[in-house]
Amino acid sequence: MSEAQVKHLKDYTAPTFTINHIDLNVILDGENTKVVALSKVSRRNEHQLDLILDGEQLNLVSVKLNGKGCEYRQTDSQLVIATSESEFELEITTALNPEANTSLEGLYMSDGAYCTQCEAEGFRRITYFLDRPDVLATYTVRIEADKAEFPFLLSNGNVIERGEMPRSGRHFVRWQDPFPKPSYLFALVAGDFDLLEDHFITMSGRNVTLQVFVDKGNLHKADHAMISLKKSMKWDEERFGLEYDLDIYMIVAVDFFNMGAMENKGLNVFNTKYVLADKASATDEDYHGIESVVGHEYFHNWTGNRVTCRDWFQLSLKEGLTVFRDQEFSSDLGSRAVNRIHAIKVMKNQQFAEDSGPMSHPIRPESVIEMNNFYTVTVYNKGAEVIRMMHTILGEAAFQAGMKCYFERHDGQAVTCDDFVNAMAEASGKDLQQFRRWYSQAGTPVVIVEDDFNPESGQYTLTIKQSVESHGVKGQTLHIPFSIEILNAEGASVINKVFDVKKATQQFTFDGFAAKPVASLLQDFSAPVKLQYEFSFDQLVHIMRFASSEVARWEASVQLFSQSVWENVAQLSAKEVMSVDPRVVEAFRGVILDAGLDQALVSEILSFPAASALIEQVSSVDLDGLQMAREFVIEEIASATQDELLARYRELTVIDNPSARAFKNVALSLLSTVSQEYETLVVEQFNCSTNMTDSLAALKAAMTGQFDCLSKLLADFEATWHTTPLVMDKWFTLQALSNTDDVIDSIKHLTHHNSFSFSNPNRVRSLIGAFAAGNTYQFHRKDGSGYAYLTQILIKLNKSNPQVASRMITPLIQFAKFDHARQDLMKQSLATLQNLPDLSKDLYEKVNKALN
Ligand code: B3K
Ligand code: ZN
Repeated sequence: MSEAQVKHLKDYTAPTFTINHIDLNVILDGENTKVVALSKVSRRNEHQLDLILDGEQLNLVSVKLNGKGCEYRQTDSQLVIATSESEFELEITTALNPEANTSLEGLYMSDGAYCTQCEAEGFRRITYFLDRPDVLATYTVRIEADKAEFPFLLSNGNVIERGEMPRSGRHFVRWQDPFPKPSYLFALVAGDFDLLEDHFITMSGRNVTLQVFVDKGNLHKADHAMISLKKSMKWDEERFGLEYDLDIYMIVAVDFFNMGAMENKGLNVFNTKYVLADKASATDEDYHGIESVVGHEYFHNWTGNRVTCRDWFQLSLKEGLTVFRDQEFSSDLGSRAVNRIHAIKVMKNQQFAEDSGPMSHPIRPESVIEMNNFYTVTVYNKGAEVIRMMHTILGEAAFQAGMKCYFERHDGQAVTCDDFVNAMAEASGKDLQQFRRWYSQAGTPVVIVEDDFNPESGQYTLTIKQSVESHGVKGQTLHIPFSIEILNAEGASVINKVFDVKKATQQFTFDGFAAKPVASLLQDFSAPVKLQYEFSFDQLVHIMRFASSEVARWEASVQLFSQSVWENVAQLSAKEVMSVDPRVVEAFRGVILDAGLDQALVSEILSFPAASALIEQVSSVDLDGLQMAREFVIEEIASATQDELLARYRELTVIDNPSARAFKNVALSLLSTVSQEYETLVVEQFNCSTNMTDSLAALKAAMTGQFDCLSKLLADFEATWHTTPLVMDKWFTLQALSNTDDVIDSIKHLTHHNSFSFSNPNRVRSLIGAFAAGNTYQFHRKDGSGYAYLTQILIKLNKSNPQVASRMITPLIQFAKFDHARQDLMKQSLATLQNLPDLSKDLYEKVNKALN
């Protein structure tokens, strides 16, 4: 492995050959699987250059050019064909063993079904090809397999032929996808499933067949995915004017999957986690996740599939835009404020951490070793924030005009982020020159605000300063849409507007105040920046009571809580007693009692920031102090408001809706921190629960309160659910998050549980991923045992599934805020990985960035 493997955006060149059509014949036969690929190749560059095809881990059987043998050579990752022809047919036969493919990239097996994952560069594990997104081909695919074992043979597009080979017990299906597509959107599935079928009439009156394939016995868990799909189709027509384009749309749920889902044209492959749901086994959060991921993959049909990326550096072109679209979908269908809060949390808790760590990169990265490492919160979520800022600057009407222009210009093409911004700028007439810097600059901009009130003139002035830096390099001044609401002393909203901040320092002056007003700044997180302004308690309480934006009220509550925690951390280090300002308690009591507030919003306000979120607010952290102070502040608030919490709990417990459940369960969780006397409430909820949200909340509360009932409840839960993998994942996660000194031993023990398997990413993530990313105190144990355990697991996964390993290493490379002793231990673990003889590209890239 060496730096020679780095690919740079600046080195992009158009392909010298292209493939307009490919005909695949896939003969599925276990370890003797064969793929015959017949491609129509044309030269695009007159110079005599060899045709270089990508291919990895393939067994080449034969190559024919226009039906005859030809001259070729093979390397680890390429097949080079010497030819002077301009137009020719290439027939390549490869042999594969999907049963041995544990990386879950290319063609592999999930619970006895064949399936594929080609994005980003998995197609090259199926056949030699120009495996890059700017080569668009039409596909015909013949799939052949044993009929009894694999009754369903699926690929992209429409079925054009079916046939049987009665003597061998095999059958075949031939598919045709009329839309030219890059190879990363190819998909194939073969297996035996339960099928839920429905249809959707599009806005132009076409009848589209909708199919959801699930493992046998799970048909009753497919309805929510189907409903979500129909809602997505309708919403995209209504909000974006976009209609579906094939006669069939298929979703297949598989349990072995490296990520959430994949938008293959007409044939989405989904992680079971984002399809299967019923009240008994899925939480309200799961239901929401399914709706949002089904929407996301569906929306890709236009933003990603019809218009795709020129090269992988442009990934945010489709991902940032599609996340923005799925966020809008969820917000139009549900609570806009709560959805916005969730998006802000991802940014502040995860993206800010990535952007200040060794993997910091612009939403359009400039250099990459392993593309799969760049499906990040930066490309996706910061990418969506960049689209959202354009939406804020342009407004809905001009933004939609920009989208229309984008599709008119680029339908059927592979394009760049610049092409997208050009369409937005031209359709709206807005100058987005400076705005484009958001695509090329990494790092979270810091915005420092100072204010001044002149009682004589009644003038209130805000001074806004911005700066940005990444990997020690200062960036250029950005165009920041900065939303401000000014509340007067009585709480009335005087100004509520988005201001364009374009200079390093900018001042805004407002007239006519009798007393100093309160400014609610960066409302709704109008730009992905870190805001620095010294809010007083009174100002925060004022915003919590009077801001028009519910998101701003939530933000103020987070700030109020955080300030209280940091003050206590300081108290501890000064060896003074901890205390919570009564105004803080009263502010939260006010929230609990405010019947006018949306219950889902209240539950967000009372779900105080996790330790990992608090760490993001400071440049270095005393973890032990943080743990004590955070627990202290929560217990103080909970104990002072326990009567109100209990009253609301009782009142809400009879209401059957997600918002009421969320409020009720956060109340239960807070009560469990107060005293042992709430154990009966927890047990009662667990025993009477009719849904997974309440059962799981009771279990969590039992764990938070360290109640004696915990082991019995865990055992009861296991007895009920041991044959349902997705529910067992919740059981694993819960135990992985236990803040007890023996948690690592208990995790080790759980890896031998019948329901656990190292080859299934859902299981690994639910236990070990959850521990590393979510159990902040135990993962960062002073003795280094958390780091050592993760490292041991990563060494194992480095071989079997490098993509999953590379995702899970994140908390180990984000070490900068921790004390020297912890940093040293983390670096030692990374050095162990660095020295592995067979380190995958995936881990190599991250480990090296972290250590250099
Ligand atoms: N496009 C896929 C992600 C592919 C990840 C490849 N490692 C899912 C999505 O964003 O919709
Ligand atoms: Zn996506």
